Amino acid sequence: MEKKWWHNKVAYQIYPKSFYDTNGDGIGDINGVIEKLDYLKDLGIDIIWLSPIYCSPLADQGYDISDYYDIDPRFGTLADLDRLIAEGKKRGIGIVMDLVVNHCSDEHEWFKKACEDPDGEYGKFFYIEDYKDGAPLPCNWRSYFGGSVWEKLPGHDDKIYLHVFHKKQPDLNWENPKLRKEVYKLINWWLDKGIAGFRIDAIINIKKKLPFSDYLVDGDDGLSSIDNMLKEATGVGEFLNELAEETFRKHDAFTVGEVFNEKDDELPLFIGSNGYFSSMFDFSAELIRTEMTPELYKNAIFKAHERVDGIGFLSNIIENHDEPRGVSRFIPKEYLTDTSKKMLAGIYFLLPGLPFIYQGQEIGMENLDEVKDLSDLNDCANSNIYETSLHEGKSEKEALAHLINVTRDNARTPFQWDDSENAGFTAGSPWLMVNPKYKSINLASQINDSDSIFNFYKALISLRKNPEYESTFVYGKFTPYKTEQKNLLAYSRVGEKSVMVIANYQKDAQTLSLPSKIKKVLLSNISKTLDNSSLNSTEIVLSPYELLVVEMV
Ligand code: TEU
Ligand code: CA
Repeated sequence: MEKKWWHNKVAYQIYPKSFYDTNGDGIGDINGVIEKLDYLKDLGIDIIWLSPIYCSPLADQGYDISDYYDIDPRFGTLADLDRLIAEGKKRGIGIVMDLVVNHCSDEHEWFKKACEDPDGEYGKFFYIEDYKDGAPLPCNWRSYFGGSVWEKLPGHDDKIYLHVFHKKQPDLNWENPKLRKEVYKLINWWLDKGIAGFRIDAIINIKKKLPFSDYLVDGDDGLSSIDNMLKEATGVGEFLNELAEETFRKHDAFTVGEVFNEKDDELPLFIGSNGYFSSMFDFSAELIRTEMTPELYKNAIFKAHERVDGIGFLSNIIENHDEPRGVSRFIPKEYLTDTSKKMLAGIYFLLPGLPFIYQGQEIGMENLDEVKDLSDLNDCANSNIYETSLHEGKSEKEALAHLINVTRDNARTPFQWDDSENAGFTAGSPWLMVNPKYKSINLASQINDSDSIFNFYKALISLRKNPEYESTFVYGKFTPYKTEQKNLLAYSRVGEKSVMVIANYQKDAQTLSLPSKIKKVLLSNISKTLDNSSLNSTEIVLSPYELLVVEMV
């Protein structure tokens, strides 16, 4: 495999609005990221992905961009961002921006011009259709946030526009070469500024199956999931190849795609050498919507990595800004402890590919347990989730309880820096409630505690980067071990060294027989040291939720 500069990197996702507020307005800002650069450097981070900070009405928290060339004043200025890029460079940290080009904001000048003259140049930047009241819509697709994808074009009773996400996020028409050129222009403008690359939002959505048509109704609302259409849409690769050619490849940028619904035979095109992207996220575990079990988790992540074996690098996560907290999702509540949190960290962190840490994950931040009222939350996706529950017959209390488990706000509550008011996130009043658990879960209490989750993440990163083991963790062959043994997650990474990652994903101890003897323990979440007799045996007893990283003889 051809070596790339980003292969051995560890990335960290910042959700700027909730990271650190320096001016007391309750909203995290770019200066807050700059202030915390040394913290991230100390943790061992090489790449920071910033969720969107461009000008935006924040209908979908910045994923609705009204000016691609400027920073929203709530986050700071372009000068602040230049400073962040420069300060990052000094510390060997690259800045990756979020690229949201499936749609823009309805407050972007392109859309405003399209509303002024739907038949003009900018009307063709969007999907605008004629419409007569009472007539059927062009298609029955359901937007990701609920309801039809069609909305009346402001100022035009006889026209509608397409939005697969929020109605304030009109879809850009990638079939139009002029639009594509504008997109490439803005990407190159940012790459020329010296950013390391992009995380690419909702990129599969840029290709629609045209002409518009109905798909199988799969809900009481008489609509059809976008996924049904995406399965039939072909040709996204032509757009993506042109995109890569006109922008990323020229800059040797690091790019990670938010890719869903890709087909097996497309994988080499997506992330193979000279693929459209450097990497793409592995969402296989996040996509499981039934109750999580260790077996489901194991199958999902192991299959995902076997699927790309020899092709390319996945980017591994346990959570992001669109998901509840990983520890709350993947570990049963009654067994959620520092030990089980560290186990989960070790499992995903040493897989092939790039580990991504989402802000707060490194201190074990958890979901909210309860809120008094829907209005304590903020995400634009909430009301649809809540209403759907009511519609299914749940009581208001049950609907709220369900929402608390799944809402994206779980990941968006402010970072818990310390146990002072508002968790040290802001001197003002935070834009979204602080998770009351900040009194016990916060960075200040962990930073000097060698047993803390924070220091475990630090140890994982230094193990990955230890020159003796780095090539093994980056390029070593991945092989699942004893997948049939229940609640055991084990795999080997074999390169210059032979390493095994072993996790006992259950509340009871279990015994495991190893393929050879252990040479030494590299990392353990229960401070395990092996005496001589254990080192001479190929059988080990694992404690509840134990994680063991060992070098094999
Ligand atoms: O998410 C795209 C996406 O595929 C959605 O289905 C996502 O799973 C969402 O959480 C559904 O509720 C990206 C961003 O990560 C997300 O924050 C944005 O809301 C979305 O695009 C629109 O830009
Ligand atoms: Ca602020």
